[in-house]
Amino acid sequence: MVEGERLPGAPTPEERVVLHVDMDCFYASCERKREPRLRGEPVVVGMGYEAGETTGAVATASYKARDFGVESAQAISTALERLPRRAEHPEDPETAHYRPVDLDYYEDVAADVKAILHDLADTVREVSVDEAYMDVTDRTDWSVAEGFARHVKQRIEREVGVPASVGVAPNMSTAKIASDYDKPDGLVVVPPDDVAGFLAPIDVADVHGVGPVRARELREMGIETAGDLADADPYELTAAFGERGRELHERARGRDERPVEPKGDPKSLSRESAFDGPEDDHDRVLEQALALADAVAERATRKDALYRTIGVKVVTPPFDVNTRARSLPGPVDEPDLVREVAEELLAEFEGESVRKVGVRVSNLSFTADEQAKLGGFKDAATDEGGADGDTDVRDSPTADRASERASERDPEGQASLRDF
Ligand code: DCP
Ligand code: MG
Repeated sequence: MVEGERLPGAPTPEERVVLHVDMDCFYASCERKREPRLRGEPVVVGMGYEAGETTGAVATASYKARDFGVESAQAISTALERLPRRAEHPEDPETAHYRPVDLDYYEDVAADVKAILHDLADTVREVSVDEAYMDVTDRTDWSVAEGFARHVKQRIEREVGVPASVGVAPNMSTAKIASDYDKPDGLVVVPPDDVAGFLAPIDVADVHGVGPVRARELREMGIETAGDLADADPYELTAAFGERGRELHERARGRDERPVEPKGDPKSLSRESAFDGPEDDHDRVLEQALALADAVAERATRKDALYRTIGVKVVTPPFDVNTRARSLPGPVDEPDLVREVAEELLAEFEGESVRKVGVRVSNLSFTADEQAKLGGFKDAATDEGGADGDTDVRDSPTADRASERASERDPEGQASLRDF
């Protein structure tokens, strides 16, 4: 973060209050809701499974069933070896109730849960049938965040009758680890000052974005925990894993400035690409930016999107992200204008070494009717310092404040030629 760039009173991104809600053994909990006699009993839900059969795979198992080694993606035949069917051994407690997947029912239950989440937060990102992020910065405060999260859990339990685990943290990736930390029925709050300490002992495989393969590679480098990853040399990680390596480093340090953004129409469209090394030739930077401008404009046209803001992102060594944006008086679909504005905004960076360049159009609207005439553009346009790629001009009040930030460290390393 470049000191002094933030407007007075604007919250730092670390002050956000982000909740991650993940339902406990969700399909099994739904079966228990429908059939209360299953409460407290081991339950296994099978995909491709029919009553009395041995085919299919375990979609989920209740926590009691997990104690016997039954787990997601296991063959039902294996699960049956570990926990026979209750129906066949009615007196044996070391057995489970097996049920086939009923996705329609689970989706109905999930819709009731999501309705509560939307009631409790202005910004909800639904990730899967049983998982969502909420940004409740505007509704609460760190001093009462735990009470708020408890309220979320209690409303779900009381009104829908299924248990959830909730993690609270200043960003999405830490909140996700927190919700998983004390499952089932978990409530883990990680205030801003505790993030580093909370993450340090976490297994590196549990860092957001680390899959089994990468976890193995990291362990071979002697990196076992998120703390090890946070202490690793970012240049070494970049050498080993490209931009992704630096992104993981940031995550392990508890830095993740992705805004909680609802799925659906994007708030912006962008493209960026990294150079092999620091690029000093402005003409090459410009050439790349113009190609990105064309790609972004083409994507907007394809999506019938009009944009009211055109911006660039310039990453200069080591990891300083500079964004500049210009607002137009009305929404347009003008590929040449995207090129023109990108070139003008980039002029400021002539003579600088550039690692990465990106172009973004934002303030999108999706009706073709309201396209403004271009006449007044030059007069009305003002340079504005945008934010990092992911928190540029958006609808939520939090993001609007974030967009006032002019320059900062790259919040997440991205693979070249993907969205920023
Ligand atoms: N699911 C599935 N196949 C998998 C993993 C999950 O069909 N391999 C389904 C069943 C789960 C639901 O998705 O109930 C949600 O996935 P989760 O990973 O959140 O698992 P659970 O909610 O079952 O358990 P947990 O308490 O660990 O969240
Ligand atoms: Mg779950």
